[in-house]
Amino acid sequence: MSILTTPENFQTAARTRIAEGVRRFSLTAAEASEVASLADRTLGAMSDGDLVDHLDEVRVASENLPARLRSFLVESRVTESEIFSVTGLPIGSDLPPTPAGWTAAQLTGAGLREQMVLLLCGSLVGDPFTWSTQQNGRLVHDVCPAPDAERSLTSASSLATLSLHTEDVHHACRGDYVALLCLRNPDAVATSVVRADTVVLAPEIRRLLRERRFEFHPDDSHTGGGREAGSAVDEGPVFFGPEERPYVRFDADFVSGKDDVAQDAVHVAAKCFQAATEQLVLEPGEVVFLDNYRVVHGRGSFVPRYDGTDRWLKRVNLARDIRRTFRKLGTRSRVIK
Ligand SMILES: O=C(O)CCC(=O)C(=O)O
Ligand SMILES: [Fe+2]
Repeated sequence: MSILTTPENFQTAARTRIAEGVRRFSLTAAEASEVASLADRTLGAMSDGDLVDHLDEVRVASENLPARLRSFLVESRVTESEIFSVTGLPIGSDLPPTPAGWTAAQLTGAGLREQMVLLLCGSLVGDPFTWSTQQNGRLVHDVCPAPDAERSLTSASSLATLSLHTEDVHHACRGDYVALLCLRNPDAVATSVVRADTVVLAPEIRRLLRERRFEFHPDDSHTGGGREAGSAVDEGPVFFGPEERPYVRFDADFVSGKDDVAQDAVHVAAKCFQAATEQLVLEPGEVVFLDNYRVVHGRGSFVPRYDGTDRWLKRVNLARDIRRTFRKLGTRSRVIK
């Protein structure tokens, strides 16, 4: 992964940011083939049915990942590392062409082994879960450009920028992490990231953003873009928790202030988040974990190819403790309705 600063911040040596903000781990070739055969064994041992019904088996199997990798992931989790990445994960040489959007991916079931690699690694960081309203309730999402969504406010976009956001900002049970495994990225399209600690805000704006004066709306990946359905489902502060290393909940498109002053603060915050943007270029075989309470993310625009070689990521949401979700929603389901 390379991390570059935005042009206006270019002077602030990217190197120090890498050292502070991103924990990185590279697998050896021998470890990568151990991961590949564990993924194949785990898939082979699964009876038919939905992946979401086999997550306990996947978690148990993840104990057989290479020891160095397990230590890295567990340590990243316990230290609340904001961004951490593993490179050198196995991507099959027989990987099919990039589907033209997630609906096509769902039809072909493309990238099953890679999906299992993501779940095995992810299970050591959190409990995988999904949403009935997103990508047909599938556990692992495909992030690839779709012809009908080029300018949408969803991860299937390409020609339009995907603005900075907390994943699933509207919901109290949103993930603690979003994990993205890169299968292809031929044009080195970057994922944008902003670490909460690096956002520079005037003290009065920061104080305001800590008040419960904000509404959080479901984004278009949940509603299909229906504005009616996009009414606020939750309210609260943008910054919360410890003063040092605070938690954050923001989305430039789907957070609004409950009054004019709060709305102005949203606009100011959007600019300040933008100014603190760093770029992460994922490479094939790399998984990045973004702490969804400590980092907001997005993506710049790019020209889609639609020739089977497009950028393609697999994505999963992870909760640090899925039982909190079960308790809150009153049902023991990994598919949130
Ligand atoms: O494509 C990317 O790099 C990130 C897209 C995104 O926001 C996501 O998949 O959650
Ligand atoms: Fe996202």
